[in-house]
Amino acid sequence: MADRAKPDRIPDPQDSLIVLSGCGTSGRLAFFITSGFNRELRRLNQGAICLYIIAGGDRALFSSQEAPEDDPILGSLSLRKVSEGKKRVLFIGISCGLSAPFVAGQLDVCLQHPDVYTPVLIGFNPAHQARKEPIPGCTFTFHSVVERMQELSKMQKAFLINPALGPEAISGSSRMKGGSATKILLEVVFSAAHAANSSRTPILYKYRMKSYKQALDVTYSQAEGIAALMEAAGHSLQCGRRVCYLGWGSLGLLGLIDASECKPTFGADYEDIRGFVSGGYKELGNKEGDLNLMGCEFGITHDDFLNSVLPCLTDKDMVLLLYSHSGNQWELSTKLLLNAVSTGAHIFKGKVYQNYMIDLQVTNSKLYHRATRLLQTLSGRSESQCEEALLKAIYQVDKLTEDMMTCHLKTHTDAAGKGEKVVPLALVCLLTGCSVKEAKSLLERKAIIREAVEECLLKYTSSKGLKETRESEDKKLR
Ligand code: S6P
Repeated sequence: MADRAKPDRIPDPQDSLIVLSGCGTSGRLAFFITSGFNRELRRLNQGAICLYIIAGGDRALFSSQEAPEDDPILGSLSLRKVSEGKKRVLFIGISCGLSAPFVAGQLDVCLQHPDVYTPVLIGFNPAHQARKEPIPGCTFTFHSVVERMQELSKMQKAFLINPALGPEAISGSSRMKGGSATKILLEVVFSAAHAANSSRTPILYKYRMKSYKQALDVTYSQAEGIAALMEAAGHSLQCGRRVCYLGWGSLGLLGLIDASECKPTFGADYEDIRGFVSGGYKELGNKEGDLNLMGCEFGITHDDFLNSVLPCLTDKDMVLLLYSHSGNQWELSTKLLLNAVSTGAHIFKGKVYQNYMIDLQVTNSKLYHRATRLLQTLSGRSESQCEEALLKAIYQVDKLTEDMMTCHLKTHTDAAGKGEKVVPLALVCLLTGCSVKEAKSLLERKAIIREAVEECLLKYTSSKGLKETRESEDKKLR
């Protein structure tokens, strides 16, 4: 790929800005890329021109904050705030599934002010699969924003970068393929643009892509070693112990990111897989600085590890050291390895059934609808029956009140955030017809959620089979 246009100089940070924004993992990667790029610019004595926005603010960098993803107004306000007084803003919105209302709100601002903003959208779904669900309080959907962008892209006034990657290995967990592709894509684009800017020659991407291919080959040539690590981490989690990533530099940051993804993805506790980085917040240079006062889960320095974790470690815990003597060359490899280790460990722990996350948190509208679809797939019941079961599990009741049935989806997702094992509870109720209380005690009896679900599914399918056989025999007799 080559762009034959002569590049401009990197614009003056007084007037111009590059903003990377996203929710969850996409926001964390926006931070990761921004930090790396600004570090490089500072090394070359150039002004830092890149800013990140993550839905939910800096606390979302290291903890699960899924609700702000639903808020397009929050998205647009945060973009307006950082770009105040700027004449030119290159906005790069990242939403792997082309779905986050927070990002849609920001893109809408860009489309309304084309004199200032040039919008870019990165995602990994075909444009027609962008989310069509109405966004409360808005006249646009993610899909309609994408359509407007496509129109403008014909004149190169907006850019849609959406190579299709195929489904994730664990359904819905975009941190793996989507997250890695976001990192590769942005790094290639930024470094090629930077190189072109310094040499004033056309942009060439091919060379960088080769080095990523090599990183993949080297990583997966160690499949046996990776499997051994996954198993060891799995054993730690299975016996209620923990996995810690003790890292340095950008590899340490990747450890923090990987650990923070486990809560929404697998319903994990923040203590299950936890990251620590040398130098902590000072080294990371995040916008809001030291977050330590926000609570224990924001203790991310090696000192925090020494003081609060090391004294209680046993030989059943696992501590992975993340460092490299050769700069950031090992980033992609480390990301792939950590994603594999934490995913594998949770599979061992029984948090995945087939390739579904059965204990996902239901803390935003995307996850609410995903949970309903998952219940439909596993139980074969109708959408309305599954939604009803989900609501009963969220509110821990066997009969829904009028209020519960009619209130805003946000009330449901807020309530779901306070509960535990909401989706498995709903599924057990659907499959067995038992009360929420009975489903709870059934799940408590089984330490491994997948096994509880498998047992119910087995009983359900065999009783369904028995019922169907009886019905067909009855028919024959009639
Ligand atoms: C990561 C997890 C979420 C997403 C977030 C944004 O595995 O799925 O944290 O990163 O929901 O998703 P998207 O599609 O807008 O990038």
